[in-house]
Amino acid sequence: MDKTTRSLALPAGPRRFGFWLDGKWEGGREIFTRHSPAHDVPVTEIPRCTVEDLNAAVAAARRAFEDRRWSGLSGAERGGVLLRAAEILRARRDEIAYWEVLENGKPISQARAEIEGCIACFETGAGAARLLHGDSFNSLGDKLFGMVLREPVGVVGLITPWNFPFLILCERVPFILASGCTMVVKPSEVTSATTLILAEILAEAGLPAGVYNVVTGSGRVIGQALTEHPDVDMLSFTGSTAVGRSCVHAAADSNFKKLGLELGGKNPIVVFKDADLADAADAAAFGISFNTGQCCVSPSRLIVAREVAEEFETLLAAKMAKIRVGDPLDEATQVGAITTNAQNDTILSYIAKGQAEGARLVTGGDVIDLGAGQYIRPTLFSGVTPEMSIARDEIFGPVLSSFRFDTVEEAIALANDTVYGLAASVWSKDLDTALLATRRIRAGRFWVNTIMAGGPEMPLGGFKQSGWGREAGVYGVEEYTQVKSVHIELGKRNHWIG
Ligand code: TXE
Repeated sequence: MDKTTRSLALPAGPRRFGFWLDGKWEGGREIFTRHSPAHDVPVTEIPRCTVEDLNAAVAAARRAFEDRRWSGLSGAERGGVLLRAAEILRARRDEIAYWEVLENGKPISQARAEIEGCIACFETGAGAARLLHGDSFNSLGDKLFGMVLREPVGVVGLITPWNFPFLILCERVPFILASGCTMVVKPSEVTSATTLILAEILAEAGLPAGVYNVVTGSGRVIGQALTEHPDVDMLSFTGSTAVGRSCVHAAADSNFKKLGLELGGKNPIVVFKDADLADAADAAAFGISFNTGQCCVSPSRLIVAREVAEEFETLLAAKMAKIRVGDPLDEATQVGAITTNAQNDTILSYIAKGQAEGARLVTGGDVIDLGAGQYIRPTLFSGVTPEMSIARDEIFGPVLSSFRFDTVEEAIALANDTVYGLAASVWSKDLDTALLATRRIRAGRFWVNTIMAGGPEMPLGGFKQSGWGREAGVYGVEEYTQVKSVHIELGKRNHWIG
């Protein structure tokens, strides 16, 4: 590990936030303090909102929706606000990245790159706001004309997780706004700061009051109340499969709100014998270590052709051993701290289970003591079999399980042997093999000879138990609309009653 000097200082004290209701900061609530998971010092103070605060936020979003202060604007006007927000984000990039690091533990260089991605989301959303359109049916005969209108679904509840607090937010907010909806956001209780900073940015960009509201607090209380709220028309939830399931129950038991769910993954990376092994090894090492593997699209199952498996694992282990794990405020760090104590315990318990179940630890598996914070070295297990828990469960950490295959059919079957279907990556220089695997492996995001590439033009979402619906791009905007079929009769009616 590199021992380079930290280039950014810790804050002198914790930054105090209010919550954002109807275009204004609100305070005066009980506060909870977030400690940096990398440094164990207090960094932010966040209000613990009440269910009454949530109800007030939903009411504000409802008023803002019903009086059409946002949905009644043209796409060009909505797009203009989103473009101004992109500009302000660009100006405040380093500040947002800094608070993201302090609450999440991810490396500063990565956080800055994520904010660049967020700017791109706002720019894409701005274009999509102008291009959103319905359809027409000029095929119903001379007496009838059909139009399909796209209308915003209404008030959206947005619940986001702690692994990419700002990126996941920005993969949704501009597209929700492009559709004309209004919203209430509930960020993860451990990473609320940047969601609150966005409120200020959107207001400065000209977003009318009440369109974007943020309530902070626990998932169990505020999150649950949002999922159950009878006046929320749609809920977008990103988080665990268990809470995703409870959102489905809550929607059914309240008002059948529309749901978008992005849940867990146990994503395969399939390496065929004709792959560029050095490239694939670099991609696998990056994929499982990026964001400390706390990433829903991380490739956590390596499925590698038996003929090249030894060679590949050797290349991969060498790459993983070279990854710079360390203080996320250090510019040179590639992998930072684990975000929560609970997640740290979960990851370590799976590393112990992998060893107990008979998998071979090739590299990593240990913690790194930097005096403060929680760090786990990128870990590779070989000889993993499908019934082991490290083969089946989403670990959400830098732990990669390696399987071997003999035939293409076996590789596809192994890749699909999971309840999840979020993402997949396949490596082969043979077009037939690569395309066959792409067609047969069930996953919402797919990479061929690359990994975790893309941009906000492309839809995000999962197959199977990884969720419902798609976010980002034009698909993402459409997700927040509903279609209305309009039938227009032309000329004189043929009377039913003579
Ligand atoms: O997630 P939770 P946790 C997976 C990953 C991780 C596991 C647990 O495997 O180990 O989930 O993480 C809010 N009603 N992912 O416990 O609890 C909560 O406040 C409504 C994958 O942190 O699902 C937060 O805002 N909301 C995932 C959000 O849900 C509730 C990213 C996510 O927290 C709630 C995160 C409730 N009853 C975890 N309880 C991905 N797909 O990227 C909690 N929340």
